[in-house]
Parts: sequence; structure tokens; C-alpha cells
Amino acid sequence: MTDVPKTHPRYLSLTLRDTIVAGVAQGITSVHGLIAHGRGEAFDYLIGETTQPFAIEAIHAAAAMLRLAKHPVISVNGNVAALVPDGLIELGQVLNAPLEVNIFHTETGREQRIREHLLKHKARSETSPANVGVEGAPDVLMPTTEAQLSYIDSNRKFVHPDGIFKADVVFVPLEDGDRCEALRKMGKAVVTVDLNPMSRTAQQASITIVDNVVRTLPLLCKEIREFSDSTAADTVSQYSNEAVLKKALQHISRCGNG
Ligand code: PTJ
Repeated sequence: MTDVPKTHPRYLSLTLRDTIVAGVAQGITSVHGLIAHGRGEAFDYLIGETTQPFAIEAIHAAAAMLRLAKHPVISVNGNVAALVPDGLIELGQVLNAPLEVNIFHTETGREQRIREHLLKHKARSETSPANVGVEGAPDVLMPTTEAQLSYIDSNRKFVHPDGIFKADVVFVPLEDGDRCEALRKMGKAVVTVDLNPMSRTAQQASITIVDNVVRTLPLLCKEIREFSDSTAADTVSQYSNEAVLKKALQHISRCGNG
């Protein structure tokens, strides 16, 4: 880790950089993930590096949708595994949902290293007896060749038959676009977290939380815990992703004007 003093005005942002760089060094995060992170940083800067009201609105709807889901699944790539392993596991616990490793950039052994990293953070696996007894710990599912998504050619098409393949709602933070479109075409709802409100994923998801995933996860877990099922269906039906994305874009353009 670099020696960034806590008093540095950009301490948090620089610490996150260290975390993602460490992810690459550990072979969890793709080197391409650094570029994706930089893109995210730029949008976070424009957003004000805090969770804005349009993100709160989306988090509220996402909590309702995930609470109502019959088979929710949390998709994990190399960036989120490095940035928020504990947050992903907490989300799996509150939803009683599995985590599924699914990466875009194919690299030998990276999927396994992500799995092991999640297990170290107390996820569970049939082949990891150490964590089997951990109460409520989510399972980690791996991609297979037995189940494949339609409408997609990349490595992301390989999924687990009991995971993303049969999910009704998929939580897909920091996505590259193609899979979000494929999942929607397959009739699944997609909740994403993406700092860029103009990305293809942001535009195609059912619910887009325009916020940094490190700020979103604790808020989302808290909302899910507190949500009343009696109001969830109304929250989902009244939500407009288009309107929320418009608010995010308006916020960004106001920042630009001064
Ligand atoms: O591990 P892999 O191989 O699956 O690769 C993961 C990345 C993220 C590299 C891959 O999915 C990718 O290339 O993604 P993109 O197309 O660069 O899109 C990533 C999106 O996430 C961009 O719109 C970024 O602005 C956004 N983003 C980056 N960091 C964050 C973020 N959104 C929320 N929180 C962040 N910390």
C-alpha cells in the first residue's frame, strides 16, 4: 500500500486506488479493471463523491425488488471482489442469495482466486468445510459449461445452472453492457451499480444505482433489512429508471455549470 496520510484531502479516493491495485497484484482484478476504476473515479468526482438523492431512490427500489425476488443472485467480477468482498457477503446473507463468480476478461486461474478470496471473507462452498458452519454465509457458485446465457458470446455466458441461469433478479455491479442486455432479453430483472449514467448497462438495467459500489452496499443491505414486504410491490411498480437516470445526468451537468 502507498503511504497516503489520512489528512490528504483525497485520502478515501487514493485508498480505494490502493485497494484495486492490490486486487490486481493478488490476481483477483483484471488489469483492465484499473481502467474501469479510473472511469468510475471521473464520474464519482462529477457526482460529488457522495450518495446523491437519485441513488437513494434507486437503492430503495432495488431493496424492494431484491426482497421480492424468488431467486436473487449476486454476480461478482474482479473489481467488486477486490473493493467490497465483505459487502457482497453481507448482501448474500440478508437476501439468502448465492454469490456467483462471473468475469469478462478470461485469465487462467482468476475465477478460482476470486472464489478463494470470497471464502477467506467467510463466504461458503461445498468444498470449503471451514465455512460450512458459518451461519447465513452465502454460497459461492462458479461458472460452468452446463448452463449458458443466450444472446452473448463472451466468457460471461458461462453460468451456474442453480445461479444466474435460473435467477429472476440478478444484482450485477460494474457491468460491461453485453450481459445486462442478454439477461434482460432472457426475461430477468437486473439491478446494477454504475457511476456512469450513460453506460449501456445503466441504460438497460431495470434499476441503476448511480453511485460508488463501496458506498452503495452498506446502504442497500440496511434498506433490505428494514423493508416491509407490504410496500415492496408498490415501490417497484412506481419506480422509473429512466427518470432516475435523467436526474443523475441533470446533477452532473449542473456540476459542470458551476
Ligand atoms: O473482472 P472482469 O473481467 O469481469 O472485469 C470487470 C470490469 C469492470 C473491468 C469490466 O466489467 C469492464 O470492463 O467494465 P466497463 O465496461 O469498464 O464498465 C465498468 C463501469 O463501472 C463503468 O461505467 C464505470 O464508470 C463503472 N465503475 C467503475 N468503478 C466503479 C463503477 N461504478 C460504481 N462503483 C465503482 N467503484
